[in-house]
Amino acid sequence: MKVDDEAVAGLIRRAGRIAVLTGAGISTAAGIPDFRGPRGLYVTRQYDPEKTFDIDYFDRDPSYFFAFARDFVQLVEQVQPTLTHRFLAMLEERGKLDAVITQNIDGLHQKAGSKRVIEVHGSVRNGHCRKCRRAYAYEELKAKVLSQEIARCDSCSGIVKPDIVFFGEAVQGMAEASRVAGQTDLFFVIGSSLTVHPAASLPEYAGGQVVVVNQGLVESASPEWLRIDEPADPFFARIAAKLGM
Ligand code: CNA
Repeated sequence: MKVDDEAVAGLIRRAGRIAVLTGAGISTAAGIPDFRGPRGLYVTRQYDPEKTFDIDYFDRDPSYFFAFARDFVQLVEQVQPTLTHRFLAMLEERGKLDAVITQNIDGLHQKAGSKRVIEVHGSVRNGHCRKCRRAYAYEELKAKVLSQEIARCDSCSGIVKPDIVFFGEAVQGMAEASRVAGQTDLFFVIGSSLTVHPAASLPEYAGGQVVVVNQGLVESASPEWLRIDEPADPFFARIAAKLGM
């Protein structure tokens, strides 16, 4: 179903509880490549996502993942949140947005000021030793990722893996995320192809209207959902203006 800006602004004005599910497409304008967009990792194959985030492959040859992680951590250090990240932080500050549920691992929602962020695929901001489970906070983890070919634990020399959810690992916070989705009367999907399950099924839990803002194809979208097929930033810039933000 197609929709105009005023209709979306009206939905936001009238909504009591809003939540969003974001994907890699919200961060492309910041300079972080997505997976399935035109310049995504599945297209450029700069890093093969199937190898980079496969837990069995990681256990056989962690150096492939750490080459990606070095580049990713350096990139995340440099980039700034997009207009859409900041729009969502402002909606939360105004008491309109319950939570951001994100599939992203880049920490840009927190950098933009969002407080309640449910990271269903984890993040690069924490890590654990695979052997002794010692926890590493971001600064320590970053230093290891940037200076060691394979990040090693100070206690037992085990491999320290950032807490990113790999293919073959359990997603995090799904119970909380589905509860949040169920309590909303307006649910946005922003910058996600909705391909990676179970996160991709979260809009199905939404208590009210679902609005998908994604440039490009979305898997298994319901005909009931409103669909905006354009880049997120110019769209939310217009919506913010309509809302006087
Ligand atoms: P995806 O499958 O790559 O889909 C992204 C979607 O966003 C595509 O349909 C794009 O066409 C679309 N898109 C790209 N730019 C924009 C834009 N400016 N405005 C609107 N839409 C845009 O990524 P998903 O998030 O759906 O897939 C889930 C994976 C990707 C998760 O496991 C993530 O961890 C993983 N990922 C995360 C990051 C990150 O943290 N920034 C980067 C790359 C991949």
